[in-house]
Amino acid sequence: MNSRKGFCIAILLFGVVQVFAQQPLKLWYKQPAEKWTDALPIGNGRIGGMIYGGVNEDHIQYNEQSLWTGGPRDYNRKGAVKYLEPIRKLLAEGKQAEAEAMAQQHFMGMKSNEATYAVDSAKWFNMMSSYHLPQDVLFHDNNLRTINLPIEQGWEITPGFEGLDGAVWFIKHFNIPSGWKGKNILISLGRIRDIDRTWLNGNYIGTTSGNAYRKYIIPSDKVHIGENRIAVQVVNFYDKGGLTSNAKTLSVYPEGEEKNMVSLAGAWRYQVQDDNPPACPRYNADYQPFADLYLQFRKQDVTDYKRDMDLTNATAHVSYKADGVTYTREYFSSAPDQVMAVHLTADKPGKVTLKVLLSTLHKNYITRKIDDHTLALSLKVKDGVLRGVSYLHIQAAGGKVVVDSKNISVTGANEATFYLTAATNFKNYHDVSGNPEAICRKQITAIATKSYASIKAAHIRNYQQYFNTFSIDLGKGENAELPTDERILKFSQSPDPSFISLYAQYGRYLLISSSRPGGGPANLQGLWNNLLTPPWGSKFTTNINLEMNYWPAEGLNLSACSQPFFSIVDDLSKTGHETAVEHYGAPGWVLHHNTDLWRGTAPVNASNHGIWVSGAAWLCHQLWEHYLYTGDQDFLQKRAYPEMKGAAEFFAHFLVKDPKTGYLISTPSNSPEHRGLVAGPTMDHQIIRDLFKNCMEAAKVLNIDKAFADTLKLKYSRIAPNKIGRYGQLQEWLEDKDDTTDTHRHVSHMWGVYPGTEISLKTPELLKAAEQSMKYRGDEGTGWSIAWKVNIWARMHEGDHAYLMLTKLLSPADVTSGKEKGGVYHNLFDAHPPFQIDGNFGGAAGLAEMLLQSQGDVIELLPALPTALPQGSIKGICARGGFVLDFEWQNGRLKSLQVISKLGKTCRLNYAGKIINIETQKGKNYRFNADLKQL
Ligand code: FUC
Repeated sequence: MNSRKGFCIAILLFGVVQVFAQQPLKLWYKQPAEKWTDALPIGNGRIGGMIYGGVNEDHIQYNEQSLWTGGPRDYNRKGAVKYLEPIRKLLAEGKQAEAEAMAQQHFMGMKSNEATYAVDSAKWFNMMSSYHLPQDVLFHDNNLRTINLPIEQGWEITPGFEGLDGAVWFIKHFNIPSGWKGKNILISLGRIRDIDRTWLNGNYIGTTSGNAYRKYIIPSDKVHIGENRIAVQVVNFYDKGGLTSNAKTLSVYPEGEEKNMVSLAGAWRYQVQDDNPPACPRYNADYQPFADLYLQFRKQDVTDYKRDMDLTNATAHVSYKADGVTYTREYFSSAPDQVMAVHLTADKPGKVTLKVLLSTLHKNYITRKIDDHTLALSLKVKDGVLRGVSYLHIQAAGGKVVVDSKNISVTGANEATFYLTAATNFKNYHDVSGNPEAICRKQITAIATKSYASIKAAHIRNYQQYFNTFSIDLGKGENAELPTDERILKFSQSPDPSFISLYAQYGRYLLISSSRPGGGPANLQGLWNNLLTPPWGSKFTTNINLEMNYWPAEGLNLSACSQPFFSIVDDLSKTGHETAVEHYGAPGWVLHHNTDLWRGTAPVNASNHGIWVSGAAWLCHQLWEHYLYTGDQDFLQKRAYPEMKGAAEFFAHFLVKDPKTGYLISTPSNSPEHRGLVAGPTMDHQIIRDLFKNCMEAAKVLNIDKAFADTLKLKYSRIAPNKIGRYGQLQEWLEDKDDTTDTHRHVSHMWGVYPGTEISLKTPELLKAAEQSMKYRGDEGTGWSIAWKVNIWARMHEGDHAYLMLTKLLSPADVTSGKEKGGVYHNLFDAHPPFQIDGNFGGAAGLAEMLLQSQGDVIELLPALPTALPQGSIKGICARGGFVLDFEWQNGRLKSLQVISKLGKTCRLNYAGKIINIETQKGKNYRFNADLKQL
């Protein structure tokens, strides 16, 4: 979209572009990034960069949203439906283990290349096994490279081993003391991923596969007193590879005399034998890193180093002084021009000299010269059909530019600007006929005639149409001016309210940067991923995570950023129909707990948590929410309602009568990732009721489908209700079997409190039970779990408890004892750990939930204001019904309020128990004093 058009659309979307006085909204540091989670993210919804800002070498690791492994394929298991009733029956008989076993064998979706893998891998493995050399004592290993073993996180963290699967030899010489003469020796190698074949002094001593600890006993006559040589061939099929236990487990000792162990940890020699095994069958595809841009400078001693990210205009900076020259770098990722820009200046002429290279972790890549100003990188992902192309184009003022097939060198320029594009052949989940080369060429040609100033101005204009719709000021503490990493450390020691507002605005920044109209939705890491095998595939997990990513969108005035979420729902409603048919013999559509670029909707991973049926219904909750906030009737009629109806049709068919209670229940399913496959988890029933209710209301609004709505009404009243259990808790399951000491991270049965609405102050008994459950579950958790708890406590009007959770979300993730915990990394990315972006979004939404709620029939002002935030002002927060509110509070009390009515509906306001109604007119503003008296 060109910038002018974007600007006009923004005016249509938001009524008027409001520019609020901005307080400094910066993340900043006095040093370059060391780790990826220190680096600063930029993104235009499609191209994302992580900026390290090193002095001698800058590194920008970048992503393109559509680069994933895999390809279009059928994710459904034909004939799975035959097992639905037998699984249900086993569950009804209380045979959970049998039900899970049957489901695992017959009901899970299809993995990639499941049909061919057994034969291909057996062939490949035979070839590996027949290879004889490194185990031979005559093999010369002293020229081989060395690696330190073991590597608990897997060999992938070693440079050169990223994403490596296949066969690798590890060899080590070690000494056995003379005192061990005549003794059998035990060699302990710990856990090895996935198979080892081990030799000692040229003699084969054994092989083990799977998760077992490797301990081999060697008869004394096979051991040399003095030098011995161990050779281990490790075969790894997927993900983590190598010797993955801790250093203590890698040792040798006389049998029964562990205390006399000689450590084998440390340097080993290695040789990669074959890094091309057949692709391992996978349920889902992985989001991939794209490539890396390195800027290499002459070594200099520098002072006054600073690195920052300015949220007000989505530009990052590095600056420093060296030899009397001030150097600056500016970075952004532009949506209107679809390029990432890096602009280098010096305050004296001719001082910009550097060499720039492109490289990537993908093994299969080349770089080449396109023209005198452009270098290109092309890559292909290992296990999949996608190709990527990137162009790097330079424009320099003064000096000399040389482009060869690997680098761009700039010598003695006054300034230099690099523009980077990236594209793949992905068009949509069933079409990979795109031409990335042509896309890159077109984009670079388009910017080649523009000035840096105009490209930057267009970027800022485009970004601010989203960002400037909202502002928040919570006051300032004494740490406000500190670098961000220091602020994180001090946050628990003294109040730093502007850090909370920065965090909320950062959530908005991240959403704008990773989810733009026309693009794909934010995944588990938003847009940013540097690993070939990222945690959980950096995909879309739908039993909390994808939904949480979009929690702040409506309330924090970024409704347009939900468009990519709506497009994935469009896709999933189609693929999910196939799953409904193949697995359930049902109409409509269904989504289980994960999906990816190819929009698989079948159950994945293990039957104890992968068979969870409520994904589609939860997504539909957010379609309805969009309608409630925007009143967009066209969206409701053409897009949301047909999808909501499809999801409801599925459940109208799927719900069955529980033989014990007579209620309609959801079976088989699970309470996300908690205690296995069951009949009738509470969360499902809450979500299904919500779906049915919203469908009925939508049908009424649209004046259609009366008969269908009547069917839903009937079923609605028969669904198993929320129940209070023997500890006064809200039951997580149909049976009263909650464990009060269980602190599991998922708080799924709280769905009815947030994001659902059926448990509220209007249902005091259930609310009390929910509160009891929350207390049992405790205040700890992974990043997203803590963020969810912020929202839940806010909905319960427990502002101080919600605030406590927010402070946990803002606690340091990676400074204590080297072990990461839920909190924030230096770049304020949320730590699950590891990094997962949902907590950032859930946290931002949680703050909004403390200040304004509109889920009932009234807009509540400051419903859960914590004592720690006695004063503040907020502008541009949105309420259901099409209202935008600005208000201020002081000493914990409302001070003033303005409401803008976008739809002209009746506005019902509640502040501290006082309720007023106003009939509004579309486009008009209404002002109130502290007592809700209209001014
Ligand atoms: C769900 C959670 C995990 C993690 C994963 C991506 O499965 O239970 O904690 O967030 O998604």
